[in-house]
Amino acid sequence: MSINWYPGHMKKTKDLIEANLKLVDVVIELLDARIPISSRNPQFDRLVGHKKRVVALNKADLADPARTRKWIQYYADMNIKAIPINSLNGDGISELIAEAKTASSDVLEKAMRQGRLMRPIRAMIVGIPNVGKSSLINKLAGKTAAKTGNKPGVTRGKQWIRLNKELELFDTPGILWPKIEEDMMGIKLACSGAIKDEVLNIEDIAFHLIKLLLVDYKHVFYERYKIDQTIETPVEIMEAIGRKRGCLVKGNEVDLEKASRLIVDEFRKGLIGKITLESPEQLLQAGATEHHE
Ligand SMILES: Nc1nc2c(ncn2[C@@H]2O[C@H](COP(=O)(O)OP(=O)(O)O)[C@@H](O)[C@H]2O)c(=O)[nH]1
Ligand SMILES: [Mg+2]
Repeated sequence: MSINWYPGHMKKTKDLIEANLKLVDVVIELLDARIPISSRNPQFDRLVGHKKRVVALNKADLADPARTRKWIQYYADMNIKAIPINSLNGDGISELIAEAKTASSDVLEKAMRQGRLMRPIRAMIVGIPNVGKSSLINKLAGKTAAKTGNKPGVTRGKQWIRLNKELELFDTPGILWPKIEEDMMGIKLACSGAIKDEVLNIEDIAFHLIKLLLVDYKHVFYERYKIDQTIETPVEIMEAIGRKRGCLVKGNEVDLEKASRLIVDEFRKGLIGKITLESPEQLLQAGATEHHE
C-alpha cells in the first residue's frame, strides 16, 4: 500500500503555513473528532512553536460522545483546551471563540503592559484536507459578517474576519498534510473523507472499517443492518450487508464494490452511528511523546 499521498507539495505547504503563522497570535488546530490521531500532523508542534493554541474537535456530531470526553481530558492533561464543535450547525463555536481569546490573554496582557497592542488578537485555523476548515470559517464569518479588509503584511485578497472586539480570524486556513505512519491511518483518513477514494481501494477501506468497528461497535451491524448475530467475520458481514441492501450482481452474487461504497458512505454521513475510531489510550500505550513531536 502506497502511503505517499502528498508528493512534492509538503515543503511548499509547510513554508506557507510558517509564513502565515507569523501573522497570528493563536492557532486553532482543527481535528476530526472521529480520528483525532490520524487527522493530526505531529510536525505541527514544531511549526507552531510557542504560539498559543486551541484544539477544535470538529464533526463532533458524528463522533462518539464518550470518546470525545476522553479526548478533551487527554488534551486538558497537556494544558491544551480541546473543544468539540460542529461547523455546520455552529455547536461549540462560541466556546471556541472564547477559548481562543483566553489562550491568547497573556499575549494581550503583555502587549498592553508594554503599551503596544493597537490591534485585536489574531487567530488562524489549521488542519488537514476535508476536516472542515472552510465550513468553520464560513460559519464564523457568517456570524459576524464583518470583514476588516486588507492589512499590511497580508497577501492581497486575504482578510481578517472580526469575531469580536478582541479577536480576528485570518480568512485563509493553513492546510496541513496528514502524516501517515501506518496503513491503518490511511484507511481511517479515507473513512473520514480526508483522502480521495481513488488513492485506496474502496473494498480495502470498507473491509478495514468493518474490522475496526468490530472492536468496539459490533452492535451497529446487528442494529442498523439487522444482520444475523452469528455472522462475525468482516467478509461475511460485508456480504450480509450487501445482500440486505440489494447490492447484487447477476447470479445473485453480492456486488462487493457497491456494498463497500454503501458502508463507507454511511459511515461518513454518521448513519451507522456516532463513532470514534481512535482513543487516547492508543497513544498512551504507544508512548505519549509520539503524538506531539
Ligand atoms: N457532519 C459534519 N460535517 C462537517 C462538519 N464540518 C464540515 N463538514 C463537512 O465536511 C466536508 C469538508 O468540509 P470543508 O469545510 O470543505 O473542509 P476543508 O477541506 O478543511 O475546508 C464537507 O462536506 C462539510 O460539509 C461538521 O462539523 N459536521
Ligand atoms: Mg477548504
